[in-house]
Amino acid sequence: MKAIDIHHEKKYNGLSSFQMEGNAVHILKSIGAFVLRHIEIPILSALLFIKIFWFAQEVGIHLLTEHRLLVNVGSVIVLFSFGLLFKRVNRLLYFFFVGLIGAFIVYADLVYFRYFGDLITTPVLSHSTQMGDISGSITELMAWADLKYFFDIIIVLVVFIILKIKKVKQYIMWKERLPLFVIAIIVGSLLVAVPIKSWIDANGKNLFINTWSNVSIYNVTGHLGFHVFETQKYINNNIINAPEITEEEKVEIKSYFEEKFATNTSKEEPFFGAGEGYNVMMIQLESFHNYLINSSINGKEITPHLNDLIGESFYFSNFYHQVAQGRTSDAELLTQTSLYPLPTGSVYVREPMNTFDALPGILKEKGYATSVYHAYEKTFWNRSTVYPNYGFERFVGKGDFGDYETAGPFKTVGDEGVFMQMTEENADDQPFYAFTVALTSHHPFYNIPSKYYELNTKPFDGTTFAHYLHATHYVDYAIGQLVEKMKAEGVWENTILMIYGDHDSGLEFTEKHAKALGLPGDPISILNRNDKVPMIIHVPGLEEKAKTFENSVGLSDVAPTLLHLLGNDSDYYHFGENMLNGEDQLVAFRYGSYKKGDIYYEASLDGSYENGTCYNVEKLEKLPVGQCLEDAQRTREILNMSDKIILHDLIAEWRKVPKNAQAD
Ligand code: GP9
Ligand code: MN
Repeated sequence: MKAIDIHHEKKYNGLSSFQMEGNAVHILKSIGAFVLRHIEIPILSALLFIKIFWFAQEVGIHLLTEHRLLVNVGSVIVLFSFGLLFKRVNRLLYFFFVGLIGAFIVYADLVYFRYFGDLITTPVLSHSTQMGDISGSITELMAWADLKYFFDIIIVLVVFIILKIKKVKQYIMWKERLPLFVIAIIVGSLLVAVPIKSWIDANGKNLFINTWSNVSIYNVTGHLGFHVFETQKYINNNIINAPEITEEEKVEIKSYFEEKFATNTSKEEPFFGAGEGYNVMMIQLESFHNYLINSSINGKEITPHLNDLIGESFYFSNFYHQVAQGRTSDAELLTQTSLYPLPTGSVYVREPMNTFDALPGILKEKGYATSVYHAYEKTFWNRSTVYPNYGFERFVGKGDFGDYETAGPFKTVGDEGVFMQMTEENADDQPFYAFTVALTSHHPFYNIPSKYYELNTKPFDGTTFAHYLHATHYVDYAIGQLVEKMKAEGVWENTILMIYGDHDSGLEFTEKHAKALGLPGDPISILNRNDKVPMIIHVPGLEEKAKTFENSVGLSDVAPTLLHLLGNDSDYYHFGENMLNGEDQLVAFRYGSYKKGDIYYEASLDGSYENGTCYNVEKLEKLPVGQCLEDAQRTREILNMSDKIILHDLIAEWRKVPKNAQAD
């Protein structure tokens, strides 16, 4: 080869072809040596990515979409690029720790997902031994095959030890490492940042401020990004901006409850123990306004079955929702724990592992089988974590339902199917407490099978309001079916049935809408009506005593009322009151507004009491704001106490639940 080349020597830029070939070989060799010097970086990064992929595959998340692929690859590159700041052998140690942490995160998520169907988060980890049933069965959730998640890390450690023992010293000049690091970090960061930025441009930042589901965040940020996001949020909320509380404040809040317990007259009030020993079915209807009840459109009742039920039940015509940003989850919190939602975010996401005096836990202790039904993703609003902590033994969610008709915007089993399955399953397990978070009448109120479109919705045809009427009319039909099913299953005679709405629909309701439904259309009535949801309690045997209660009450009063009916005589850290005593309660709304009797106080956006507006909603007049100030202040005090209880997990302290100890 060499000899031939000498004879046919040509000159290019002063270099002979022989010299050029020599250079090419040299360059190739250098590239080869360069690649070898850094070979563990692509290999180990790829292995971490593969683990992320395995996780997604097992839990049923499609990882190979453009967005998810880019952010996950990008974050792995960023993580490993820091290794380039270390010299040859020591960086293996960095990769060992990074690989270990990465594998641990992915594997902890996997084990947690196998049980709870969700990603693990810092609040959950910080209560690691308080995960209810999982701690007993954690080994059952692990398999020998899972060792594949740690295989490479062990090899890295072994290689590192060998190199150290052999005292192999192989330096890579910083001139080589630094540019490589800069390139890797820029490429990795762009792969993460660009897709996230374009997602935010299209969808807004609300998901990150008011997080409603861990998996939704994961889908946008990638696996490692999710943990970075949620850890920094946790540190920010709980360490950097940690809420403060003094011992005096704790004593003050505790004495509020001690006085409440001491002056509790529930036992002497009507219907105490009227439902003792009965099963309980509690149905939370989605976006269900009270204005639908007993209203007609073009001569046809919107909720004929609920109206019939009211004829033999207790019905509360001044019952208000009190939810904030946590929407459905706030409604659940209010009714299950009788605490108020936080001003931002959802308690379900922010403090899912707190100790609560929650209805399912209380009833479980009294021997009830406890279950909850919701036909959507179990992870939504962090329910799969919160429900076991509340004391629900069974969570029937999306994927757990039989072959029932699909209805509603989530394209999942309609309320009718949910009610059927819940009644059938619970009839075999009495006494039971079964809670349903119904879903079909959720915004934008689509996908109701056309056979249920029975109303003439003129002049609103085609509008979202018309869809809302059809959807709620379907839900009413489903309630009719539920009552029939309860009778058929033999539980109608021994089950308390509570039905209420979780919050408003978010739809505009003007004079035009009011007129069409035969309701007063003045601004004060409309304002007062917007936060009203229905509340119906059917107690077997009390049909003759059916009554419409007009006292002002709200979601926070649900648990105390149910416990009153069941003849409970224990004290719980609940803010609400028994609604059946007929007294007007101070219904506190999250942002400082309140309702009490005929008075409705609308807090001002600037937070000053004086700038709020005081109304008498019966007389349809504005009152001097001074008449509302005392209760406005009381409202703030109550909300502040509730916030402190939640943010400092005070019930755990009062109930002496050891930190990091088994909840049940
Ligand atoms: C989904 C559902 C959402 O699980 O609860 O309801 P929302 O909070 O949007 O009213
Ligand atoms: Mn809702």
